[in-house]
Amino acid sequence: MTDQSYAIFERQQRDRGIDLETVKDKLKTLKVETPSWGYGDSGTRFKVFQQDGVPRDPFEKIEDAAQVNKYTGMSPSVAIHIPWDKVDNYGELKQHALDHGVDIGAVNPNTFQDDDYKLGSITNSDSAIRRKATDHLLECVDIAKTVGSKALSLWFADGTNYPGQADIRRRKHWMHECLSEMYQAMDDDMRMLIEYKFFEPAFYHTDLADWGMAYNMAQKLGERAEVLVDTGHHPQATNVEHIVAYLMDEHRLGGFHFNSRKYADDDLIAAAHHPYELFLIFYQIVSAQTDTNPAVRNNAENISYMLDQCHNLEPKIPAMIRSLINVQTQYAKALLINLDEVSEAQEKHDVLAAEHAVRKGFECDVTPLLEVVREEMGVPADPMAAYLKSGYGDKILARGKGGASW
Ligand code: AFD
Ligand code: MN
Ligand code: MN
Repeated sequence: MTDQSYAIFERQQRDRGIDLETVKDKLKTLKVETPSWGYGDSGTRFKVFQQDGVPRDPFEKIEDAAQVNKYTGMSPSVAIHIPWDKVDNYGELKQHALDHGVDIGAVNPNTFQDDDYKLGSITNSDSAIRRKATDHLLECVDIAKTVGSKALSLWFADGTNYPGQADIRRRKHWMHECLSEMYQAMDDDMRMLIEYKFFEPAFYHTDLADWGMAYNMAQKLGERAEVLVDTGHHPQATNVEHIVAYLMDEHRLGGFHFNSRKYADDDLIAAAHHPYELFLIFYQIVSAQTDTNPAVRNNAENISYMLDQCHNLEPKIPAMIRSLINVQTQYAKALLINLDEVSEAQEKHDVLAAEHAVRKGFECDVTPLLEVVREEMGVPADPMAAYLKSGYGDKILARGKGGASW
């Protein structure tokens, strides 16, 4: 980057009425958590291809996640998944994270891989199985307390494959019962992020299939329960940004799992397939940050951003770096929308001008801006190149194959 290209960019944005200092400040505060499981081996139901150098335990996953933060300055926390990241001493895991410049983020329970959960976990008609699943949720609350995490992130595979297989209404009540118990166990400053997904592994009905069901559950539980939007968990053609706007207006948007999907829950690199969708999600967030209602503004400022990705073919650390750069890029573009221009066009009912005012942000080349922001943050202007040059990727090859997998 030359000083000249930033100078040109700055002039262009000033002419468009954009306050670049505010844009830069906002970009510097964008933090996106990475998932521990995204560093382990993963695959499809057909095959998991093992990669050389994959972390062998939760400590190594944190070391790899720390590399991503080191080069981007954007991912200072790592989500953990229990029991995948089960360790004897969580205090030690926390200290290990801090020693590497990161912290432990959301704690994710796992109620989908035990044989007992074949027909459901917290919605199973067998009360002993519901008890077991609830105890696991409570264990995760305890782990969160031990590591100082403020977020419990919940996703349930619970559902059925055939009509009549189970009583959908009773399952709804059981879920509420179990989650209430968990909610009561949480500290006052903890949030419960409730994730929904329309299908898979259940193919007929899923107990929390969409944002409306997750929202209703959150409403019933209390204000520290919020909805988590995983961008890959909707039927084709769903308007995800509409869901985002709606939830912020209800002050219930807890967080995101960013990833890309083309067909189902593909968990690919964020914004690799639909960058414009991610841009429009950020447009809604940036717009809600200026809402006249302080509660809406507060929600828009306190969203927990996370990646939920599995890198089956590509090397994992650079894939995370790429994802974060993509997220940062779309946020930057959304910050370059002149919201006054959009409002004026809306007032005049000028459909074309309104759409154009939004799209103009997307069409800006934000490369000079991001390079300056990174320099000011004290990270490399080109995080990917710097990581690839660092030799870390070669160094970890000594771990060999057969590392942790989900
Ligand atoms: C599964 C789900 C969901 C969840 C993740 C971690 O599809 O995205 O966030 O597991 O529990 O991939
Ligand atoms: Mn997810
Ligand atoms: Mn998913």
